[in-house]
Amino acid sequence: PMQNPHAPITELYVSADSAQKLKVEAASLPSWDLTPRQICDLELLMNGGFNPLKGFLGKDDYDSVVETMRLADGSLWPMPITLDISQDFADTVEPGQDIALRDQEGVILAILSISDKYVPNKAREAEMVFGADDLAHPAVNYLHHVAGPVYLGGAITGIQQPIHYDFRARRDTPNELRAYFRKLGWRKVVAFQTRNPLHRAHQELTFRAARESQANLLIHPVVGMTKPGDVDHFTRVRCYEAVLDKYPAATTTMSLLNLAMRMAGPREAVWHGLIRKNHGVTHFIVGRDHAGPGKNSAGEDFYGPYDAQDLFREHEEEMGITMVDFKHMVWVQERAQYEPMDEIKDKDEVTILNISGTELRRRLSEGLEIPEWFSFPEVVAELRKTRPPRAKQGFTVFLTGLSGSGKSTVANALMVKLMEMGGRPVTLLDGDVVRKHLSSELGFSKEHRDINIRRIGYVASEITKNGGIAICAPIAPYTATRRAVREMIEAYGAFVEIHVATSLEECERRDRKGLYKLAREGKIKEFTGISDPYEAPTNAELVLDTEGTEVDYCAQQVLLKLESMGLVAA
Ligand code: PPS
Repeated sequence: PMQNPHAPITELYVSADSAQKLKVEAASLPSWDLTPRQICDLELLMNGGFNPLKGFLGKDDYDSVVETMRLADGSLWPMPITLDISQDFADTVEPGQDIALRDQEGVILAILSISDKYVPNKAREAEMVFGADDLAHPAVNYLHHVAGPVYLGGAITGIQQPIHYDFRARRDTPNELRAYFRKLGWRKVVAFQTRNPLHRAHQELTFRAARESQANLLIHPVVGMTKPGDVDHFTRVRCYEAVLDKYPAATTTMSLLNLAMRMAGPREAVWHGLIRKNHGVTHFIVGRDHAGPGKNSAGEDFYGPYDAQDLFREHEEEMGITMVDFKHMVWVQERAQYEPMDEIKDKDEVTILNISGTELRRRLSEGLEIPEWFSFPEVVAELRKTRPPRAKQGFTVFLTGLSGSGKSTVANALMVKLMEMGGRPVTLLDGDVVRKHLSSELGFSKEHRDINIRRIGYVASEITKNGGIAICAPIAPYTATRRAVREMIEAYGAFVEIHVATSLEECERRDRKGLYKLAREGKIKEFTGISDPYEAPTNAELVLDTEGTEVDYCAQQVLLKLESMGLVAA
């Protein structure tokens, strides 16, 4: 049934007067602090972006969506929109109750009337929705490691929109977009979904899509949550604004969508289509590997390159939005223009050029040339600002090893050498220094050591983010904790793990602080190597053997490693 794309869509908000009253009443309800992803979902539930959903899925709808891509009443809906909560909170609420849903500052956004409380079969959800119960899939990882164990379902009463302070003029609800299209007389609109900066090839394909469908063009980038590791949305929106100037203003517009993507390929494409339809759009571009999550743990693609187009096509009529399939655009050097790969008849006679996302990242991180045929100078300039070459980025050197292994000595020598070179500020987070200034209340139990290392990781990640060099030198005896720190840092820059592999015998023979003697006598408990574990790294960037090697030489080896990684200029 083709609904009128210009008529307003049902929102879940109450009137402004009632909202004020409800907010006061809701203050005394049990309340749940929404996660960033839940806030994204709630916004699209309330503003009609997820129409026909009226709230978070109850058990019947959830099972039905997981198994059949449909709500229990049969309407097409491919993505489980669920409110996952902790076991502790689950123990305090029951179906029949109302709860307040708050943002991260505590502002009440909505009331949930709980109809269902259930424990999902996450392995099944992963298998059916994402195609495999494989942690290499970001949404499966989220499902198992971030999402709570219990889901609440029920209708939402919307009190207010989540607050955004950034790019407010560029955000539109479905009804705002519908009204805009109506006002401008745009009867046909083709939407382009994206989570990446736009380059010339994208511009060309969107032009073509608009021409082919004789429609106006909506650039509709996702600014909620995208794939971990993507270019941040602040940078992207500045890039989009630069590119938008190169489109005819009379036929093209841009609006930001606060969607939390799941990278679910085919199901995600159908979901994206339904969301766009709710925004008053009539045509939707689906590309090669639409919303693809990358490789699985066996190194293969999760979905076939055209699975998303196939699934969309199957449901196109029922959805009431037309698919415009993506042309893979490539640069034909001889003709100095972009052409769809599948329409080039003389492939053997011309030079076909293309720069992949991986290649683009490599060029940015090494400060190499990015040709004009590939992107716009304004876009490249923005990207260079956020992704300066590695030799100008912050990074963390993390030395791990037994007490007395020589971590601090090497760390000090390295710090001085880096300061001699200049260019970036250097901070040394030595084990003893940290225990004095950051962790003075902590002891040496596993729990306390983990807290200590995570604090070091947090400080180092902030230093790295701000373009400095952090040198850490704790024992850090646990592999899992070191990995967690690596993840924190790698969001902002390189993490260089160095195992100072001096043997226990040698450390004990040196016994520079006299601690090993005390540990042997049982006067110090839980002493690493004697009465407490040390899990040696197996994937360190560098292993240092300090026995019979001068400190100066060890520090040199680290510098050479940094140089080979491009972190210091050769
Ligand atoms: S950890 O495990 O990473 O949190 O340890 P760290 O913060 O690096 O602290 C290690 C320094 O504390 C002294 N010390 C001990 N080390 C290990 N085990 C026990 N039980 C212990 N008690 C005190 C020791 O001097 C360590 O300093 P370094 O520089 O490593 O020799």
